[in-house]
Amino acid sequence: METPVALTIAGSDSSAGAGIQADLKTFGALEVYGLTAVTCVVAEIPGKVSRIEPVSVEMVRQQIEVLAKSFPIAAIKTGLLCSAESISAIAQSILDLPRRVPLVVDPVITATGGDLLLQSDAIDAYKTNLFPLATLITPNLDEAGQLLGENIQSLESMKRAGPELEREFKTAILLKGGHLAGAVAVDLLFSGGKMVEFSAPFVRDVATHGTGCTYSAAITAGLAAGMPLPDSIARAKKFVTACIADRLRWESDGRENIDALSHSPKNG
Ligand code: PXL
Repeated sequence: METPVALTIAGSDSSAGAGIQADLKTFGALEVYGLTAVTCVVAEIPGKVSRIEPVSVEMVRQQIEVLAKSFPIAAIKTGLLCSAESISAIAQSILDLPRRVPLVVDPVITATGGDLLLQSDAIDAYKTNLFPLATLITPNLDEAGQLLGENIQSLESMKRAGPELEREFKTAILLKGGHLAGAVAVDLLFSGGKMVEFSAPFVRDVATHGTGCTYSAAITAGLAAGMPLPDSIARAKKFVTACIADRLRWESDGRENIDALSHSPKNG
């Protein structure tokens, strides 16, 4: 079989655990060839964003355009898109592609450490322009709360919010419950009016920087290879859990220890 091709439209994370770097490593581990359209450059380490600089909208558009002319792109994911203007331009670029392919939208709003990554007027651009093109949207609880304007902090409220999100945005929703306290990390897929649960043991107090990016990239890799959505999610959940279990750590005398996900886990 030819190697499937996937495109990530996302920001660059200098510490390489999240963003396009995480996406590319994930695509590679899952035997998909990854292409990139960079939307912004973030100077950061896990837990601390120090500067975000956007790439011009014209440049983002052109990256997508040249790639689409040459490569057989089989699936696309979006990550950090930075501004309302870039979200709208990216939606237009996706509409202009020669054919429709699965689109996974990870609506990145804040970094795992809590730093705000997206300008606040960008949420409307997501709703109006990008969500209508999505095959799957993958909000965590904070993002789902911001999209719905309500607080989602329990499994019960996830089960209420999921169908609301599916109805409002008319597409499949993977609501990620990883931020809930509990022994298992539960994610719920709402698709076609049904709910499917994905669970994995919750690994406490470890590196989580980049887990969202890695998860949505792994789902996209499955879709690029032609896997059905639920199978892509099940495999992606196992992959992320293995990335966390196999995390890396650099100990340091003078500074804080630094942790990172492994993107080439032993049991991935
Ligand atoms: O994890 C969210 C995220 C996405 N994209 C980029 C990031 C981060 C988090 O820091 O830097 C580029």
